[in-house]
Amino acid sequence: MTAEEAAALVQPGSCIGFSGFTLVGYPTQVPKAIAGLGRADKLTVLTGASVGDELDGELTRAGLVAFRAPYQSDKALRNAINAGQVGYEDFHLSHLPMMVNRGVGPRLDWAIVECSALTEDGIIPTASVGATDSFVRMADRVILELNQDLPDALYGMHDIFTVGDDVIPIRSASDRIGLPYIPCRADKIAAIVLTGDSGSYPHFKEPDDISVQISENIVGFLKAEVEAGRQPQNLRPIQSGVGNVANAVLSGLGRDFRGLSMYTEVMQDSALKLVRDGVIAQASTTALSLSREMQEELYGNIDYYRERIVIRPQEIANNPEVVRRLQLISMNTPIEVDIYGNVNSTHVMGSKIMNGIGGSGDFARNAGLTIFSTGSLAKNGDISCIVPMVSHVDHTEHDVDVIVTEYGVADLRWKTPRQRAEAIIENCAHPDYRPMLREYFEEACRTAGGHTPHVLSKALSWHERFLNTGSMKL
Ligand code: 0RQ
Repeated sequence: MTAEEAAALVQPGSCIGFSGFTLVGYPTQVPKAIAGLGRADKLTVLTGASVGDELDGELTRAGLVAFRAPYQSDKALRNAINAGQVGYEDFHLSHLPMMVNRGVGPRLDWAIVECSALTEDGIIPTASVGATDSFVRMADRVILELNQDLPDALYGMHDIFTVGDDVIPIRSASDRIGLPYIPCRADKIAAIVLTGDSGSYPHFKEPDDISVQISENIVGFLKAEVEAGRQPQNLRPIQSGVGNVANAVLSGLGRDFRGLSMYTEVMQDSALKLVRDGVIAQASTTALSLSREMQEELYGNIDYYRERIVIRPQEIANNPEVVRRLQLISMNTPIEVDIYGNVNSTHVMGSKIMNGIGGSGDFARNAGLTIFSTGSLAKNGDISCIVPMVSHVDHTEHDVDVIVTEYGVADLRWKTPRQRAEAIIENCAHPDYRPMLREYFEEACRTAGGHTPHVLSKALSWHERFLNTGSMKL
């Protein structure tokens, strides 16, 4: 069918599960046609994680989205969510497919899926799986965008396993336990639209001095963990999050380590380069989120990468059972951290959503070593990323082992809240904000006391000052 004919099948009020995870593997033509027709409003839109403007932007601007989950990074959609025009629930990424599979939540009318090929067994995904397997399993009907630009040689990279009552038998990142395709009955497929459009590509900034310093601090910390016998020479498998800081952190590991493995939800450019250079020997992910240049590298040498990379459903990639068994080193980027180690990954100044928690919670709570790293400042120094109290909590102090900024490392393990505060202020905060943090902490200890001292009337005063004056500085 044409995209317009397929789009016309979608009724107002539908719940649609779209393929796609961190800007890779999402359909582009059918969503654009749904937006163009403008008829199917009040949609519930589910994806694996973030998708591009051709999907989120187009549907949002057409005013068709009523509810969105579980993760987004599109500007138009973010603004509509923060304006209260689109409802949004920020799920842990491992929870969404679990709910869909158990039938908790709305009934799925459609799965609209980009694929690289189709056989009599089922659907061969693209460079991401995300929650597509769950959407195809649970949806009444399926619309496929068959992307003819993608190589058939993607066949064999995927490992589709359905979670049931049994254990998930993964003991190392490269274990294959399922099928190389998403099973789908032919009579469920309502339309196949042929495309050759790969959608948007992520863009990564070149690592700046701050990201390079953060990366060096993490590498130094991990080398010390190896020396102390707490990590093997080639480290436990690594999970690394999205964004520019995560991209830079990973490139730094290549200088000092060999024979690494990754068990992660997203591999960005720097991770693929480490596979190319033999630093990462085996990797498991749910998406390869690559710039145009690195996508060409992947598809040009697909046989090499197929032997070393497994693409899994996010329900497996982010599954707490496997994350704990493999004792992952989890590395994610927060928006802000407080002096006791609570982490805000999602909200700016307490109220406005940025992207979402994504998989950071799946990994942070369950990993063997949980690191959050960020530059100490944001917005040209008007914001300190280390604050007295976070304005929104995604990861509690109980889930956070180590904080890293360009100034140093705060190892929070086996420390009381007061010891944590000292380590975070002295090792991680920017020198411009250290005296203010010390003053806050000393006043809290003197006046409130207790196990985790806070001056409640001042705990969020830094955020308030930023909103009133444009700077957290006094
Ligand atoms: O804003 O875009 O207006 O310039 O946040 O900041 O420094 O470019 O950092 O690209 O690494 O993203 C937390 C957003 C960091 C990301 C976040 C502003 C800053 C800038 C981006 P501008 P940078 P990154 C796996 C795990 C949550 C999900 C997660 C994220 C913008 O890493 O979404 O971890 N993480 N998932 O100016 C106000 C502060 C700020 C701030 C930074 N304290 N206050 N604004 N910014 N700190 C992946 C998945 O789950 C899919």
